[in-house]
Amino acid sequence: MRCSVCGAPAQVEVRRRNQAFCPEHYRAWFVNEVRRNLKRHQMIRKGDRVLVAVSGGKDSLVLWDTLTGLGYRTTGFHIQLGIGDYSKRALAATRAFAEERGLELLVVDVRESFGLTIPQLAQSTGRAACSGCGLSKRYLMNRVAADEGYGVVATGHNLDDEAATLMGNVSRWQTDALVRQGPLLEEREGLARRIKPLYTLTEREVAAYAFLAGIEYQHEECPHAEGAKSLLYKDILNRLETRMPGTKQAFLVQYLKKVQPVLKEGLAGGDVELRRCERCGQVTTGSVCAHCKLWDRAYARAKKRRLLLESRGFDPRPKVDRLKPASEA
Ligand code: Q46
Ligand code: ZN
Ligand code: ZN
Repeated sequence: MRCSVCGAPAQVEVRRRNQAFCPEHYRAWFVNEVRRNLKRHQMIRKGDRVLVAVSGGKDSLVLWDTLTGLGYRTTGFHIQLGIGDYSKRALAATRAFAEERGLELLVVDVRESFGLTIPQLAQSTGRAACSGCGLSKRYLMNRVAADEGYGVVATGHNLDDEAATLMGNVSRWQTDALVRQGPLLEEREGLARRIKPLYTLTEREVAAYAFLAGIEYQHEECPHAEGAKSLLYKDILNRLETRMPGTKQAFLVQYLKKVQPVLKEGLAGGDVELRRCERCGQVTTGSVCAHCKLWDRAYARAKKRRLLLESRGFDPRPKVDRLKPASEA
């Protein structure tokens, strides 16, 4: 196999595009895909400061690497979930990446801020870890972006993630989620714009970039991911992809292009009114947001189990640790 650009021996094959690349041209191809996605949806606009959500895994670190490489002003944002050694290693990988490149990193530790780790939150509410975790991550991303003055939050969702989410939403016809899904969620009052610049690149392609760019990331999966439905959908999509290269991209991109606009129009008028949560001030549809409700419930149970002092009330303000690059410290 030869590189489609220079004819040198190829190291990465992109079957769905019928192309193969040498290391140098693969990286150039990858960055160009990201650049095209950013441009196509005008994801980052003049003067924007970008908060990049970084877990320490390959997707988010590759995203941070490509965005800084393209010259955007970025700050990393890492959430310590308190999931044992997995979380500690995630922070170590994230910090090492930031320090090596002299990038600013914000860290919020869920337990330091709110008193319970994500596993303790799950125990105290009786809900699966991922549901409270997802809710807390969304809350913190919005909250920290607003408090710290970032207009854009970028996440490392790749094509596999997005196609799996679409399959999950379609299998139950979750129309609310279907109209919201996409690489760009425009800012709304109090909520930063949310972007997914890697949405057309597969997990395998992201991993190949990480390897060739020498990015050291956390390889292990969160222990709670095991058995997640998204993994089943990814497996099904991978089997289709092997037989029919390009299926994943067609499934997602054609949905966004052809079906979502029709769906949005059909559901127009069904927009719910947004208001401010009485507890935390974030945008919500009810009087108290889902995040505050969840943590209030967790507090009641955690106090009974003596995980928290009786006198402690839930305070929705996160404590942000700022790790400045060495040059500015
Ligand atoms: S970190 Fe959190 Fe994921 Fe772990 S607990 Fe579930 S949602 S699986 S991306
Ligand atoms: Zn080449
Ligand atoms: Zn709230």
